[in-house]
Amino acid sequence: MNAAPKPRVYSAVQPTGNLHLGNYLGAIKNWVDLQDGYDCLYNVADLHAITEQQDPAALRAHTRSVAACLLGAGIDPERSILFVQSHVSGHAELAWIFNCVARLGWLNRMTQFKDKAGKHRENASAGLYVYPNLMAADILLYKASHVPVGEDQRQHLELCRDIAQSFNSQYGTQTFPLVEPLILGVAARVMSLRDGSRKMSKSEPSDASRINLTDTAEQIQTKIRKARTDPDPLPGAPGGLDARPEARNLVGIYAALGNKTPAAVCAKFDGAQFSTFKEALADLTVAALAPITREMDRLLRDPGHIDTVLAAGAERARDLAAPVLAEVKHTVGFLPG
Ligand code: AQP
Repeated sequence: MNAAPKPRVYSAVQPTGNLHLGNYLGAIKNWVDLQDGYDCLYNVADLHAITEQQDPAALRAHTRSVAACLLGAGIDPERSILFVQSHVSGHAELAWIFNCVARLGWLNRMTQFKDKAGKHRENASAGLYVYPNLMAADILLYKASHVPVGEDQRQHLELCRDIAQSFNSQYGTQTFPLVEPLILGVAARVMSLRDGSRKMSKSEPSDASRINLTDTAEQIQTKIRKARTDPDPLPGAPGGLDARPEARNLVGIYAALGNKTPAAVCAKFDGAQFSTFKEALADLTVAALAPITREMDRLLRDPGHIDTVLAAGAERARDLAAPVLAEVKHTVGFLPG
């Protein structure tokens, strides 16, 4: 008897810089675990990256290094499909169709566009504005049923559901599933080491604000030692972290890396000074990231191998995408090519 097909997961990371601890704890660590129960597609989202200007040489280098990082963290290219977004033209084709389904009013509500475009809205690329339509196309091109997203991507996933529903009802079909979010892990959102109200981010100018997965043990120790905190000792329970965003962030990182709850971390360090806690946190971080960094360095010494893995992943992705794209094109009334 054939086993039931596993639910399909899709997720992506942009090659806009070096991956950091937020990407790891908020996304990649979970992606590795999901490989056991799901049929997974993971993508280096270079089409998304160019919604903001990228240096071409840096984009190429980051695309390979993000792929190496995913492999180093434990994405298994045999079990999962790992590929580069621009290698599968169906993403851009379906995104165009969705540009014609999504309503301006829906896009106008997207807070990430407002955050990223800031005061220079008139100068933002049209690509940045329709970014959520491309994200919907990424997911629905494979009829994925689940998307592991950080809290910050929840609104885009809602839009994906709106697009799927609108397409289905406009054409009277059941072409697309309604995608469910998978929000996993205790540190769903890792904040900047310099400002507990901002998320840790690749594009934040201060390198001290984040721990890159390429950082050495010494760099990690220095960044954690210098991380902003407050003068009070650690509380015995997470309630004592209220209104202490930087302290809460560090406890959350320790909890996520150590597979503990914040309550267990507070109980362990009850009354400790931050100097003691930061030392323990730095040791834990170095121990967790060193194997990934080592493997990533090894892989990057052979870029040809990375390219071969990505080419094989793209071929498998194209095979899955082709019938969905053909079905969509037929549904909207395009002649077969
Ligand atoms: N600080 C974070 N905490 C938890 N999860 C995070 N993610 C990103 N930052 C954090 C999650 O990582 C996945 C891939 O993110 P992305 O690279 O596609 O885009 P992003 O969210 O825009 O990440 P950055 O680092 O902030 O990049 P830039 O600076 O280029 O915008 C996503 O699942 C995301 O939620």
